[in-house]
Amino acid sequence: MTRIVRVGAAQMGPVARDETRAAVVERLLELLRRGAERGCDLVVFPELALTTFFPRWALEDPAEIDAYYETEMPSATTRPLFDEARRLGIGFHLGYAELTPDGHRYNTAILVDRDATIVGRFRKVHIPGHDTAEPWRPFQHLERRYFEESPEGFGVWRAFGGIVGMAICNDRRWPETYRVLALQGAELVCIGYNTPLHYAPDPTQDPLQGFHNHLVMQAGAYQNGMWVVGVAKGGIEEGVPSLAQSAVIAPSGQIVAQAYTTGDELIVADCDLDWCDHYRRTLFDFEVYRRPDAYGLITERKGIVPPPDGDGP
Ligand code: CDV
Repeated sequence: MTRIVRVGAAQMGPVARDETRAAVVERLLELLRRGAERGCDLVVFPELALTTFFPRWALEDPAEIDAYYETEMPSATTRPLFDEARRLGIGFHLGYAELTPDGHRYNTAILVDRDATIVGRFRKVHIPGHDTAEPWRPFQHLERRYFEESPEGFGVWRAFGGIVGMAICNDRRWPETYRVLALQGAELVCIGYNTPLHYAPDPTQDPLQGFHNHLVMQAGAYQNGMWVVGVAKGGIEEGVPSLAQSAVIAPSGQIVAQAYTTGDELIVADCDLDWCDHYRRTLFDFEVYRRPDAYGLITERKGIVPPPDGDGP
């Protein structure tokens, strides 16, 4: 029996600061229904899908800040998404800002099964940007003010006939993300992102945003023999142009579907989970070829420690 998961990558265009949650949920419902029409098993929405990317502002009003977070999932506003998904028999992945009952703030994504039960929850591990306002930037990236680093690391869940992992935006740039997921058997990884095209600390990277986005996800997919679904909230959001180019990537590293707009767009791909074995049983047979004994520094050391200066070559 083949294990094909038909995945819809539901790219979103910008969400305006004054766009209501209800209006955003309507957009998500439209994408979900398009996914159902095309026979999808799973529709993947982006990072922080329910609001504008608020870390671009140094907000001071606590009430305004809190309004960007979800304190329950589903809530009265997001419940229609769960109800419609259950009615359509389609699963989804959704990113949002989470405020826990004990006051922790995470950049979170959930995996929801076809019966609308939440089967997995992931909190972003790598939190980029800065934690105090930096006025020299044309816009802020204050994720480190608004979110804590997840203490939970990377998990996987049995769902959709396979093993599914999640990561969020900046996590996709780190090879450790994919390897830790692959070592738990992940066959399909859902990744939502908000990536401004302008990277203020080093604008030489600006023209390479699209290249780097695909580079890291294609490498992660190939080197770990897994499917990767990368989904953007792209377009010009509150004056900030953001990368689109959502893509579904096969375990071969090939892009098998890619968004061609910068707005709300659904791309669909049949992900054969058994294709992972082409790589996991050959070139990347971890059990045979990996050398964890040679990789100790990966977990022992955080930053770079060059060798001491010496006279030798
Ligand atoms: N939302 C993100 O995590 N964005 C980051 C920053 C650095 C642009 C990213 O890695 O795409």
